[in-house]
Amino acid sequence: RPQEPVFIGKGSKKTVFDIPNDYLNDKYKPLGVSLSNRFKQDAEETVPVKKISVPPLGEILELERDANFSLFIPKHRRIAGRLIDIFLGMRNVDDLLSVAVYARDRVNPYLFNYALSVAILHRQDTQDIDLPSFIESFPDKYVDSKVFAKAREEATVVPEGSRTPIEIPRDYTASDLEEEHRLAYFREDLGINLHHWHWHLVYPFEAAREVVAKNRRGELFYYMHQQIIARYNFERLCNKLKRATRFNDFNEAIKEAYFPKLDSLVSSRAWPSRVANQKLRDLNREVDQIKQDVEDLKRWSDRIYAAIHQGSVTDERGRSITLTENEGIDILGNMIESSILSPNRTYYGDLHNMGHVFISYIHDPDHRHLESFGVMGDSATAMRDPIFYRWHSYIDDIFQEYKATLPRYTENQLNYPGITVSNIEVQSQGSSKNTFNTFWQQSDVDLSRGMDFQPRGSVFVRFTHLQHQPFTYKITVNNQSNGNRKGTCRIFLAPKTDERGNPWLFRDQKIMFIELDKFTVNLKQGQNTITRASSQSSVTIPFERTFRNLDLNRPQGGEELAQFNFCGCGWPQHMLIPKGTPEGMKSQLFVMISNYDDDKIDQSTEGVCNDAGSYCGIKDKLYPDRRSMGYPFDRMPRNGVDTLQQFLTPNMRVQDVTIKFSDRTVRPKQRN
Ligand code: CUO
Repeated sequence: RPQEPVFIGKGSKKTVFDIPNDYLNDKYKPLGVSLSNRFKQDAEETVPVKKISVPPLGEILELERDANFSLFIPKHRRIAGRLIDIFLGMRNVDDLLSVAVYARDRVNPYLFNYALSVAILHRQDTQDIDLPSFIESFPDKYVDSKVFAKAREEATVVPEGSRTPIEIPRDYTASDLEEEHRLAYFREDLGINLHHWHWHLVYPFEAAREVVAKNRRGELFYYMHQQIIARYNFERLCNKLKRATRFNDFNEAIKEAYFPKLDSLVSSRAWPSRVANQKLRDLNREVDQIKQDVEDLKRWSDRIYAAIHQGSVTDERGRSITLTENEGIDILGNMIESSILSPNRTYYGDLHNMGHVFISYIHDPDHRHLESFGVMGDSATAMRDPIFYRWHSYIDDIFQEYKATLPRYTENQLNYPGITVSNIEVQSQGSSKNTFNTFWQQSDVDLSRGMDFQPRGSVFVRFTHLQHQPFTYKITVNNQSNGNRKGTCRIFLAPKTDERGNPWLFRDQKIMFIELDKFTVNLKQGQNTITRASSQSSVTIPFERTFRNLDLNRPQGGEELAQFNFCGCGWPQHMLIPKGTPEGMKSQLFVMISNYDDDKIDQSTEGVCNDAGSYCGIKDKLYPDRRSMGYPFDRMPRNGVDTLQQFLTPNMRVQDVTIKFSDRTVRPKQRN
């Protein structure tokens, strides 16, 4: 949006940068002073921008301003890495601002936004900078394109203050003829897609080493995506669909189609769709510098499987690295994704990322139609497409293959002597015991920042999402040991039966468990009652944080704004509990108290953004749990354990619960 004045700040507060004339694009230079005066008239604040000698942008400018940008495309990653390095290399905030202002007018806007976000997240001197929510900057990646014409019309005709929210229908990407469409509320949920975008922003796979090499990032890549698949499969069972099938035959026709109905406001083009029964084809796209055969995926995956069964990988110099019980999964995560921490990208390739690329170019593998990539090519949109879950089921299956080679947990590694969980109760507001209640809720989002219309001001869209009644857990724990004890309370949920209604074998059910919460408990001798609210969950962030900054009338403190970039990572609270069914989905709630001595990490986690640690880690800290991620469900069970009941030690307990969905919609309070 090159002609748009640079406004920052929230709501009606208009700030304009006073740009050195040399920074203007050549075509605007003759307008110089008059142009800047025009924008300054409107502004309540002017920020002077210092002139510095800007490092050459070189290759970064090769990505057209109206092109789409994908981190999965090697060339795009490389230039993103360059730009991040330039931003990170600036000596102070004034220089960073200066180079950012200069780059903003020249660099592809998606690339610019991504690189600046990563830099702000990782620079010491920008920790208190507030960035607009990604959905505000690029609403076109999240909502039906029809909305924008309506929003413009509303903004032009109706004065701010009298505008009414534009409703996005719940069903706009397909009809009920397509059974996969039953899951659209999950795949297209704004909060889920924002979480995924933020996760990949926090854990980039290519950038300066100190940015990439976060504690256990390869393992977290495995675990966070494993949980996405478990959650998706849970939702599928709620919707009478079987679990997602792996996409493991690269020559198979993909029967799932997807028509995203998104238009890019940057390129003024529609995101490509995928019709049913397309097959992957060899890629040869000069524009992206990609030449890759489908065969390569197979070759890489064969080598990865061989490494798993051999128990070691071979690095670039031919040395063998053992996949140890503790660190093997982290190495494999980086290798399969792949990140720059992969021990050998030449040999093990770039399996997961290139899978995204092959799928996203399925409609135009040699660029003959001059088309860009589909939604699978962008972490902000990938989770909308049913194929995402089939691809990631395949990726997860490789990790599970590895996990099956690890020693099984012995009873000693699971039990906590003296500690017994004797009762579990869930209480949802206004409901009977051990029932979760779900329903539809409507919420409003302001799209005005990501659009360039006049007159400016808020324009809200109203979207419908799943929600559950807030609830509390009440857990009774007996401590019969000889003193006070400390433990970690781990709470998971899984469907009680498989898609046929048959009871699970433990080996299958273990990967269906979704994490709901994890927290430390102090246990005095004798009986203890633990109460915990659903809003405290260690996997979620509150609605206000997912859509931070959207309700412009709500006062926000500096603390809350401060760490937004990291804090935007977290499963949306409104999607904590799967949808369930009208008749009540039978599920099993699992609670375990593990021995804190084997869990604890010696660090302080005080401060902000420490509340969605399970899927996102904690900013600038170690992952807050020493156990393997997914413990105790991350390995095959010990001998003789076929069912969940047989798996239990006294410090664990299972409670049957029901998830009851009611098809009603809660509307937002009247906006005035
Ligand atoms: Cu998150 Cu495939 O890694 O999208």
